[in-house]
Amino acid sequence: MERTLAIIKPDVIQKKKVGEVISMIEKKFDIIAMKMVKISKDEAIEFYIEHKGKDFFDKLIEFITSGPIIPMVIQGENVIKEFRNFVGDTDPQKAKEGTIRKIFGENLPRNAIHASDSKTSAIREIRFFFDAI
Ligand code: FUP
Repeated sequence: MERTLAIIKPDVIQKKKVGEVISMIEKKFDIIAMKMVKISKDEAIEFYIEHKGKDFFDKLIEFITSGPIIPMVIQGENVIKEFRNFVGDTDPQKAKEGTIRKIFGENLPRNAIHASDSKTSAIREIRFFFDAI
């Protein structure tokens, strides 16, 4: 069994599409933890530290702190890879039909959802948002 971290981003919440996104997720995956939080600029910088210095970093931090977000833990066999495929390409305009980023994303960084990209990231990212899991 594997676990991954998903985050429904502020754009989805602003558009009142949270229910639709969660409904799509739970049809295929098991959600085992979830909450709504607003993170500070410093927390956002820590979460996205690997991107610090890149040209899109400041816009990414501004976006992810622009409103509440919904982190959730999803569990299943091979879930890190399967969930990445399910959310689609980072750029919503390149994402395949039927993926969350294609349906609900607009552009970069407003791409609807986050999904951990490896076991190491998943462990770090789950710990970032959830204490006792
Ligand atoms: P992903 O793993 O698909 O979330 O993509 P990355 O880790 O490469 O990027 C993290 C976030 O940075 C993306 F969700 C959106 C933002 N980003 C941009 O705004 N511009 C880019 O060119 C790349 C990423």
